[in-house]
Amino acid sequence: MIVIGEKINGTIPSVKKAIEAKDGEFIRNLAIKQVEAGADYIDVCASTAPEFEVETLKWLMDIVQDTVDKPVCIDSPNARTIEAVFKYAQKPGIINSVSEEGDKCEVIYPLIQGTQWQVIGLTCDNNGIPCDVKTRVDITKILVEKAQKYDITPDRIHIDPLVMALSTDNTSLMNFVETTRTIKTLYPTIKVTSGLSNISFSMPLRKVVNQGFLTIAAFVGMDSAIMDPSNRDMLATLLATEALLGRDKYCRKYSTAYRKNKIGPIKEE
Ligand code: THG
Repeated sequence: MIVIGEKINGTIPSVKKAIEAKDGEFIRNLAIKQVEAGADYIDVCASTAPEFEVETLKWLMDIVQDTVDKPVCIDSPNARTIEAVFKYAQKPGIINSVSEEGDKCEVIYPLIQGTQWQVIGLTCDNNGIPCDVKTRVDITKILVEKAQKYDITPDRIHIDPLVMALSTDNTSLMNFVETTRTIKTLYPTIKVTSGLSNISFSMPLRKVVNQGFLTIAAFVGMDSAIMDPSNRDMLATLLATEALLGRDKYCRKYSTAYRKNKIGPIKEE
């Protein structure tokens, strides 16, 4: 599983406070903790008022890039914000995200043409998030076909089927499963991604539901997850799932994580 660490996000109250206080040390620690736990990319999302978004994202990107070696995943609902901060990235990472809303593809795709950058494509359009599999697949096809015009191949695209809350739509997970299988049949090299927490919205014991989702999503071929690898329970579920799926020879990664005190009950030094 490709792990996109989600903790540097201005929607989290402690991060919002750190952004307002310009507390670089707090952000630096989040970057280090996530990379130590196995993050492959560090998502950076400012979530400030639009007039400060570019400045804040640049600040976050600079801190992450000065602290860890992993590339950033630039997270903004505004394609023009992404366009403005793109030049501050020190190595190719992931753009989060394009969709069929407005002219997002037309702004983002030229930026990453001829580069190693990857992009997350959300399956939504000007009508919002579809409830059915077919519209999600149709939007995926448009995102892929538009990308082709800029020589962006499917292996550089992570499709995010935008899972709904299970509490309002009990077919949410099964829709995700069917969407994933269908688009992987159409485009064998495409990647599928998801945040793990939307599914459990308004349910008690959300983490239990999120962990179950991670396991099933991994089983059906999800390639990347936007998650908190420094959460011991979530990391334990991820590593146990990878071992169960035969992707961890002799369960070495799982055992090492336990031995290094990254999962399971905390062992005092
Ligand atoms: N898809 C894509 N991008 C996304 C999302 C997605 N970006 C934003 C979001 N969803 C993923 N990021 C977060 C970040 C923080 C939390 C949830 C999703 C969050 N954090 C709490 C905290 O850290 O305090 C609680 C964490 C916890 O319960 O462990 O809720 O879906 N493409």
